[in-house]
Amino acid sequence: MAAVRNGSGEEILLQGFHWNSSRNQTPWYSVLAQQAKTIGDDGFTLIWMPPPWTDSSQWNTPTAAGGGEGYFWNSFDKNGRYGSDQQLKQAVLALNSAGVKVVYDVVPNHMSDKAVYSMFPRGTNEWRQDCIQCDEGDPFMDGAADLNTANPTVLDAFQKEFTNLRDNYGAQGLRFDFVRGYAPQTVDRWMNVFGNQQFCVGENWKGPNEYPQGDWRRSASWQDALKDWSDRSHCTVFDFALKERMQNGSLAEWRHGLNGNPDPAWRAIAVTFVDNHDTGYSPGAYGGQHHWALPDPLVNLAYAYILSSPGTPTVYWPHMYDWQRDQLIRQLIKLRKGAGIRADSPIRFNTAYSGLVATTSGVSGTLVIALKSDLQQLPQGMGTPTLSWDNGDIRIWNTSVEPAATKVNVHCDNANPQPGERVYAVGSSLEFGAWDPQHAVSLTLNNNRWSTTVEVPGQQKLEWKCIVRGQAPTAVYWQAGANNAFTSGAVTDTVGRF
Ligand code: 7SA
Ligand code: CA
Repeated sequence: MAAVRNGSGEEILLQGFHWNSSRNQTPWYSVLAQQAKTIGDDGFTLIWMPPPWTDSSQWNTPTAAGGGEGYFWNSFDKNGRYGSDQQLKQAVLALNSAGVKVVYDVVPNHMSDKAVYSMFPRGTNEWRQDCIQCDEGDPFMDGAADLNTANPTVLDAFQKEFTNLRDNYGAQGLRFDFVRGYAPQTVDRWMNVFGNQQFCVGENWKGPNEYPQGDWRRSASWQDALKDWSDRSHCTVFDFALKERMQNGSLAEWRHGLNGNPDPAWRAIAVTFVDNHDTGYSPGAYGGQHHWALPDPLVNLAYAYILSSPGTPTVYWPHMYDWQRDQLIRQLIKLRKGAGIRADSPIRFNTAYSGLVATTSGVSGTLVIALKSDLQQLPQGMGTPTLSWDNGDIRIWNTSVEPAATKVNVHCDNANPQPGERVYAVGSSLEFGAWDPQHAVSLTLNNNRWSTTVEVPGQQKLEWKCIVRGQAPTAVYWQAGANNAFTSGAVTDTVGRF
């Protein structure tokens, strides 16, 4: 088995429902069957289906109401609010023949405790409240509906149902709901039987401040907690680290998502998303749940980023098929596939520019992304963007495949910057600011030498110069004489001298 169960590593996921899909006029499974060919043509390889188990729950608060969405299910019966068992099978057939694999949302943490003649009798250690340690994780709400997934009867009941979903309902992956509620090792056990070539993703939506005192994750990053869960389950995780940066950080800070981690083993486990049925809006009653919705002006930028960067990207149904972002998203998917971007593809960020500027290296091409950036002066040969959207707020260049990136140490000797001035390197490639002094790479003084390290594609003939400049755009003092030149990958250091 690969380190993580991320399918082919080049999957593109569609969330195949929203919060009000179970209340849709036409049964949702028929909508999916009718839409299947479009979904395949649009380039999706996986569709995340809603929980397939019947749910007759009903709840309301002063501002919202719901129930029946599958997250408070009665039994494994497939005749629910999304349509009948038969309609589900027809939808799966249509999706598979359109080249789209099916991933089911499954909810082993809890089930309706109101279900008459429930599958699990009370008082037999099959429910959380049957005993003190009868749960491997957090409770959902007050825990009255939590199951004890460590109990062999419960463990086996889910194992059989997952096998049933694989053998009779076309499941080629599972989305594990509320994984904070049970052990990651249990997920790994279920997946070992379900199939190690299958896709699995865990919804581990739990911020550092939700861990108890003394738990290391309380003072760790969202990324660390997500990676820890993935290491124990060998499943991918929704990239809530990126979601948190998109919600609370600047564009430049989107590089701190799990999918932008310098380690490919961390990028490979990320399932990126912009919004889902909990966080985002949904067509219909109350506008859905919108617990943590991305502000509208950022949505196109977010899709441009996740579809041209590492991780496994997820598109939220309404964005594609209700709210007309499909034109942009379709083009982004085409660019991603054309460049052969994989979940673990390398990405390098250029923080000398405003907004977000990044280069993602695919197996058959390279995507350069500029989001709300002041990148104007381009390197030689990097012409007009392949895709430009929202008046240039989104620009993507599609260039040829690159040799693996290497690092080079850059030094500028005999520099004596005046107070308020700093030393930079400016040169021919994007990483060196494309000869634009205002976007040169800045050096730092350590043990009496001005240096920095730059990541550049290998086997490139690069030219550059040392400059000293202050904040004012004009005051630039250039190193005299010929350009410094080196072939990347052939040397570890390159030195310029004033
Ligand atoms: O606030 C948003 C964020 O703001 C940011 O600024 C914060 C973030 O940390 C912060 O930085 O995120 C916080 O809030 C999230 C949303 O609540 C939390 C997150 O951990 C927290 O950090 O996310 C949690 O809640 C999500 C809905 C879960 C996450 O896994 C979980 O971590 N999502 C999944 C889980 C479920 C449940 O299966 C689904 O919930 C989601 O769709 C799925 O994606 O008789 C039993 C019983 C009693 O136990 C109850 O006391 C009683 O009230 C029954 C009754 N329960 C009902 C619920 O009250 C009612 O709300 C239940 C039967 O029905 C409803 O529950 C719905 C739930 O509302 C809905 O979201 C549930 C079952 O139908 O289905 C959905
Ligand atoms: Ca639990």
